[in-house]
Amino acid sequence: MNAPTHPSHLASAAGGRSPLTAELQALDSAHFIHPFTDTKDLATRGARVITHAEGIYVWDSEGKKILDAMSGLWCVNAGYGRKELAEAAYQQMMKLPFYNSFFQTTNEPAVRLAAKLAELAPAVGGRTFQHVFFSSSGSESNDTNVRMVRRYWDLLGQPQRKVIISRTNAYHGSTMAGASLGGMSGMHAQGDLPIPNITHIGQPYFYENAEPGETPEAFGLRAARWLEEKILQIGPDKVAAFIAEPVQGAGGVIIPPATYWPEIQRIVDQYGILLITDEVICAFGRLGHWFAYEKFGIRPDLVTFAKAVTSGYIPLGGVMVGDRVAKVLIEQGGEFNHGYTYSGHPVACAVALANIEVMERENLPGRVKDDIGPYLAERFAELRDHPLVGDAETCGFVGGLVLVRDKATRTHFDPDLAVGMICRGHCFGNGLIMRAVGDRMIISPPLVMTREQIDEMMVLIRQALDLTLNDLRTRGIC
Ligand code: PXG
Repeated sequence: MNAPTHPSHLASAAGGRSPLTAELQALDSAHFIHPFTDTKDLATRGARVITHAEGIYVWDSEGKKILDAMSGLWCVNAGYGRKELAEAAYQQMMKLPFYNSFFQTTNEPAVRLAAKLAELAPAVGGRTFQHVFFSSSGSESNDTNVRMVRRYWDLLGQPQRKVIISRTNAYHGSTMAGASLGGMSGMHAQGDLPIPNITHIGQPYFYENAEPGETPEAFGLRAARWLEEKILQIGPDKVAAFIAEPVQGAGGVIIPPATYWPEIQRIVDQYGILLITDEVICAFGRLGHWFAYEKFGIRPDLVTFAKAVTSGYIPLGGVMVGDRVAKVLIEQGGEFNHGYTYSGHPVACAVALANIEVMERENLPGRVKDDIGPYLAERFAELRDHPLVGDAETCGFVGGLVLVRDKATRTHFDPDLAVGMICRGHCFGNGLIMRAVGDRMIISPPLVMTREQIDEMMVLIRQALDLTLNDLRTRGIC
């Protein structure tokens, strides 16, 4: 590694930034390739350095306080600054910082967490989740799903069932399998993806994809039936599973119409294929339940989780393995040749247990369901009166709004104008972190937010929208 450039030298070239900011930005651009980032472009502007956080706020190295309406990256559900989680990590590191769970060994936090998750995952239609496979991320967990699903069908003597159906604009991670399951065309374009035997159907995005005059209910059924059409096209005996996020997150908070999930359940049942709900974002209170499948009344066979299982304090992910798969895998399976060094990591599992304890004590899923979730829905819907907002809706504690040129005709802006990025810039400038996905602006705030803090966030969102409108008018765009 090169020696750090002298801070005082950087301060002179830093354009008013503090010496610490300038030093870190210079080292950052010299050595750190960021995920999903144009590294050359970032070097010209310098990364924002986040230094500390408390509750729902983060601070940058210039001392700016920012309301984090994205919970880090959809994960800090219990909020920042939780001493119990730090304490759990410290105690576990002193006792047993690491041991693997290969070679017929186990450790107490992993065992207790697996049991706790089995207790939290509700039975639907008589099916329960008694087993957990641990990983360290959502991407790894979805790789596990691909391996497990194929193993399941092999064990049942149907090795030809290989195809996993997913959806366009889905996000399932960034490993080879995760990115293949995901439906992001930009990701597929790099690295010869998807890998074989993964295919996609359309997403249930009513605002964008409904026919003129079509009701949400009719659209929900039509979008679900794209799955049936795909199964019939491939041949039902070749289809292994369908994977989907209950509410699409990184795709822009796409909330399906109420008719969508029940129809999907009918279809997977009819053709006997496995259902995987990827709840990396939607679980752990985000939609008002420990697991989102409960909200939609569906019966997945496998459930992917990560992120908020530890509120993002330490990496941990996994797959909840339902009875149908567990029975075959365990009773008929012998050795499953799959696992990670950090499967069941004792420190990560201890932090998860402490996090779940906080969430239970403060009833965070219940707060979302009965208190702050409905309040956010009410306040967020008010944004529909803004001239730029085509639609605005929430589900639990995620929300999305779409910026449009003409509300009446649902006309979008030219994507080259990057209107979402303009709005995101105004959010940052104003002390608010909100994500832009194309021209959809999305939020996923910590579940500890108070009603007053929701009001504070709504003022910041409206200001950012006004500033964006002002910019567009000044440039003669609308
Ligand atoms: N599934 C879902 C539904 C996710 O949202 C993953 C899998 C992958 O998890 P890991 O832990 O491997 O990152 C995710 C992750 C964004 C964004 O821009 C969203 C995610 C990751 C990075 C960026 O909104 N979600």
